[in-house]
Amino acid sequence: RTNESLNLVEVDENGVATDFRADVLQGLSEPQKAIPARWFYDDIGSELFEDITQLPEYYPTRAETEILSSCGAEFRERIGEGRAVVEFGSGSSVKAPLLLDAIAPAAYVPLDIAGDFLRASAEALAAKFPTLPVHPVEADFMRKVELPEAVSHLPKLGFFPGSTIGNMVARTATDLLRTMRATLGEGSQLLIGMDLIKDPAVLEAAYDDAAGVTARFNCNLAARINRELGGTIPLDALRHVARWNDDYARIEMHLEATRDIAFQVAGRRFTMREGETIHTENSHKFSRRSSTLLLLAGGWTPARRWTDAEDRFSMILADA
Ligand code: AVI
Repeated sequence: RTNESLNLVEVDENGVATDFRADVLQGLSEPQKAIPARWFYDDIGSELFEDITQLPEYYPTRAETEILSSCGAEFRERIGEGRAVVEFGSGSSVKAPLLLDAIAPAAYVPLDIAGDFLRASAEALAAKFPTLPVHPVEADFMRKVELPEAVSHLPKLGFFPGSTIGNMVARTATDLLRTMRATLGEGSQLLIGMDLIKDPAVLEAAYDDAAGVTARFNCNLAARINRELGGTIPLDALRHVARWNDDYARIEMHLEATRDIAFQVAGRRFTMREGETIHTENSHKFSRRSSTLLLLAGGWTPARRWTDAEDRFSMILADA
């Protein structure tokens, strides 16, 4: 899946996303070089991410699926009847069927920025649930979204699985939670996946797997810069680093220069000293308290939480 649809992202005369160029040029000019993680997801990056979710070390997808498959009866009990489920960043809607099976909602509204992909997966889902009204909406969920008229009278359940919230710094995460509340309205509920703090060795392995898939995912960002922005980054001089930052309770991914290098991107020259890094991703992990605090700051009151049998991952139900 692509997280950035060229339908919504501004492109220049060469079809290059101008946001991508601006983010890369600015990010490479900072003292700590950094590029927003959303640029990982071109076609190659999206496929590599799918591969990551299957890795033995990458537990979040399996742990969350376990919760969704085993807690259906409790979801039904806790989630008000007759709601419209609004999924933020639905992608291929792989987890939604588990929730839809459990709570039999009145409608399903998948929101995603990648329009073609969204419509294809909405069709597949409608075929699987023939009596469920499905109303796909092509939109950037970081902004308030006008939901279809057909669901305006229904109470809403926001669904935001995957711990994607963990890829945002606190300020962005809080803004998003508030925006979701504005999109969903009074009386809504939110079911959100949040990954838990655990042994740093387990976390670092999940983001630096033995087969090197996450390394390829990270390095693809530099390759993408070379492909799309006329970059000359020597890819053999960058190595994947995933490290636990205990102060911020997050896994950070970086691309580290293994020697002094100089390169060009979009006609501008950059240098990196040996050991210098480009910070490419944060993946925040939560405790019970920190997840509560973040949700409260975002305007949501946690009502119930579920974890997998090994306490690796949580799903939290919160009230607006
Ligand atoms: C999409 N997101 C929740 C993933 C994560 O775990 O932070 C992205 C990822 N990066 C490396 N592996 C997976």
